Amino acid sequence: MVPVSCTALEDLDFTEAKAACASLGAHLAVPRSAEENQCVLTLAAGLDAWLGLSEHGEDGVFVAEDGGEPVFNNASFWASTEPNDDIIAYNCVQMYIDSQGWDDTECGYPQGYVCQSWNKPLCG
Ligand SMILES: [Ca+2]
Ligand SMILES: [Ca+2]
Repeated sequence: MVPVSCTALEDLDFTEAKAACASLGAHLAVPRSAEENQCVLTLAAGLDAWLGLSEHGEDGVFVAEDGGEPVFNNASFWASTEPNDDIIAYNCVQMYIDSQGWDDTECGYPQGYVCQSWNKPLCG
């Protein structure tokens, strides 16, 4: 049974974190409500953590790993002044603990991540 959510303390880049969630039969977390966003903050436990959101060639359109609707740069949970890059360099989204919000950053940066079971609420 896959946990509804889990936080890994190992540092992985976005692609590695995506694969780690897949190996659990899960996907990188995509918070879609204030409750779920708070849940990610809790699970991240004071660490920066990858979310399941990344740009794929279209500026401001963040493809969601939950298979649902993409998330746009006018979504609710971005940290102040984020996202702050176009399509050039910062194309993956982390929960940035310092600002308690979403931040677009370099996909190759190794850090924590939060997984979410398919077709289940993040916290349940
Ligand atoms: Ca970008
Ligand atoms: Ca950023």
